Amino acid sequence: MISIIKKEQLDTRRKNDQDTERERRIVQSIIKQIRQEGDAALFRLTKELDKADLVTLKVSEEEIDEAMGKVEPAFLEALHEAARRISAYHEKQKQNSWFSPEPDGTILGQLIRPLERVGVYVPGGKAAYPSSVLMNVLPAKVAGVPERVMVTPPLPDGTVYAPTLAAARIAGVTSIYKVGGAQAVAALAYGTESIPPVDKIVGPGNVYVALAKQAVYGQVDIDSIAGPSEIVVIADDSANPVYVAADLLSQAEHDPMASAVLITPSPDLAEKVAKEVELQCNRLERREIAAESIRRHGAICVVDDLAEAFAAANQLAPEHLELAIEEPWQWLGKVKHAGAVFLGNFSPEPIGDYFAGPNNVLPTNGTARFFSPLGVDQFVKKTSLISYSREALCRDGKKVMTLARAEGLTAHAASIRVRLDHAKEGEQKG
Ligand code: HSO
Ligand code: ZN
Repeated sequence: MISIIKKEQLDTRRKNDQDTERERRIVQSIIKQIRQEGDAALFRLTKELDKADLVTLKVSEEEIDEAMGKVEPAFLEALHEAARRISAYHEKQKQNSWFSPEPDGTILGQLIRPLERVGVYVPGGKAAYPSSVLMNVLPAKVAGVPERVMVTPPLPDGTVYAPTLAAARIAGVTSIYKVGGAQAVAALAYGTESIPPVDKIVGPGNVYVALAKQAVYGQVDIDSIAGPSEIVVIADDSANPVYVAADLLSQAEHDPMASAVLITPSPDLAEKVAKEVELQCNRLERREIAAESIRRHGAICVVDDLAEAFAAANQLAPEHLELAIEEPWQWLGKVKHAGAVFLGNFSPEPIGDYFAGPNNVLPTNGTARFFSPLGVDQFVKKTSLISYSREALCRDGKKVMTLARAEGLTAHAASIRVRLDHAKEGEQKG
């Protein structure tokens, strides 16, 4: 069922967006309702769209306590351990402010400051992955963002899916609101009586959430819009076909639109992996989704050599790139574009999805050419510092005035001039 193709047949085009004109209009109308009516519109839309008749939007501490009691202790323990590893990895991403003193007394520098309040969108019910809650919230926490707000649609009985609340508690969410869809994004962007406006909105969602995030961009910052999961495996004869097939299927099971591609110089491995994919797919709980993904977007591409394999992978710029080859570290220098690289036979992609520490929110659809994984950097911003000395200003002032006059900005020139004049007077007096 997975097709074996030649390099020329590999489709490296970026998938174009579908037509979302209708959804766009709905999102615009929802945003308008939230801006005009605030909470009243949130309650109305939650009743209409999520079938939940709420009296308060905010989730209480007791509700979270109750959720913690409902989930399996082993699940809580695994979440705790994952959170610890993810935090430790992100701690290493932190950058310091810097100050650079010059001999003339000038000090230049850069301050790093966290955002003050971020909003994390979490889809409703089972569509929410607790691992995604950790991956979106923990970098903000490590960055020093003091307020980490979560929004998620309630179930029809007005409660929130327990594993989501448990993950939120472990990730250190500071407040949770029962609201979803475009209305949640609008509330986070503009604020309502109950929900404070945030500076940045992150987290995955359906098409309405994605369009709403795009619509409020500029009012707030947003993360990049995640597409279906992707995996490219580069493998040689040293690879285990059972492992390779399992890893391809691990991403195929996410979505019928997910893509799983093996690139190999070994026709023998290609045949073996094709057979394994078929065999293992039939045993999966989500076999229908995985089979459709493999049929529509899966491929095994046979190339002449590893150099050609890396060239093809760079053209795809995949979200995940596995190197199931004999000397993965020796080839790492050939990787130009990928969200995350997994080296060797014991680094399957799911270890990165859940546990290793790096973020699982990664650029998709070829955007690894210019986007990076979600991390601490996306939750801080920088402020430039300039402290000039009298000596340095006297030295540079004339040149600045020349540049200012060339732009016709004489008030700029004057702000320098007055200081140069004063300095000269001081000299004469002294
Ligand atoms: N592989 C997904 C992330 C994820 N997998 C969450 C399992 N849970 C991102 O491409
Ligand atoms: Zn995954």
